[in-house]
Amino acid sequence: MAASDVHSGDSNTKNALSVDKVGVDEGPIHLVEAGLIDQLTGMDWKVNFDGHHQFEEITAEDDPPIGKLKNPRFVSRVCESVAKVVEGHAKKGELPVTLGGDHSLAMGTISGTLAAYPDACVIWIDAHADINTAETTDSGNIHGMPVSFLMGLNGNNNIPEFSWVKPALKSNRIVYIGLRDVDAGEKRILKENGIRAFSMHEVDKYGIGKVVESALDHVNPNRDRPIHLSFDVDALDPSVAPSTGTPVRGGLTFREGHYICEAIWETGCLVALDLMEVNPSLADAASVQQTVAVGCSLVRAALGETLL
Ligand code: 4U7
Ligand code: MN
Ligand code: MN
Ligand code: MN
Repeated sequence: MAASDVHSGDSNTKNALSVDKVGVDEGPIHLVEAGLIDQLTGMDWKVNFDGHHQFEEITAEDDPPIGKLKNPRFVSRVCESVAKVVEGHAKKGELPVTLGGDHSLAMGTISGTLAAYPDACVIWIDAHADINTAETTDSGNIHGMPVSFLMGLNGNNNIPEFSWVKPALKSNRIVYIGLRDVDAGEKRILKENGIRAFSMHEVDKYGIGKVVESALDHVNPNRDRPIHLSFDVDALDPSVAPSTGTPVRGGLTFREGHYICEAIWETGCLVALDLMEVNPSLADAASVQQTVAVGCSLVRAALGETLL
């Protein structure tokens, strides 16, 4: 396990979520305060915590929507800087762990991973597909769009603010698990691009063991490609992880979520991890504590914690 160091950073995209749901930027602080770093150190990781990234605030007046996109300049700049940090750590052989914050950050983390490992694949665990385009989004919330930017589905140069995002993610290098709230436009995009997704229906039908195996067979048939795991806590059932911005009932159990992390660790291919969408402002203290504890334990499972 000591072969590579873990680099852990947390990032805050304060304005990235819709204004009625601020607070997702507090999630990372809670995970760290709950002792995540000591827990990883206790598992023999050498943790290089480079702190809570603070970004210059761009006020709403200075960041009017571009088309439907909310807070586009702020989100873009945060993601661009996160991309550079992740790339730098990955190129040193460290394993970047990014705690969010909202899931728009994955535009940054995955850009960073693909810059360091061009043949990497992405396993995206979520209730949502996060693949709306600037055209299809209803909410204008960029956390519902990172995959479309990574795949170049917006003709990213058409939105100059996002032209730094390279369309480096191929449709056969991403796979989803846990989906159950996919917008009509997103369903069309998934079909048109032949993107493989295992919804909760497949989890119920085949069981999580088979689903993870099939997902890996699709993006990583020889188990030789680097894996970026992007885990949105809302993939879990709200009874397991209640403090999140867009909870959807009918989600993964505690064990199913952990099994995914354990199985990906077992491949030996994990090179980067995101744990996103813990939002302590959206629930009572007990729910926050529960969600934060689950978040920490998912990270430990993905980094090699075993049950025996
Ligand atoms: B998350 C949504 F409309 N699809 O685009 C949208 F349902 O990172 C939700 O997965 C996006 O939490 C959820 O706003 C983004 C909505
Ligand atoms: Mn998400
Ligand atoms: Mn989600
Ligand atoms: Mn969200």
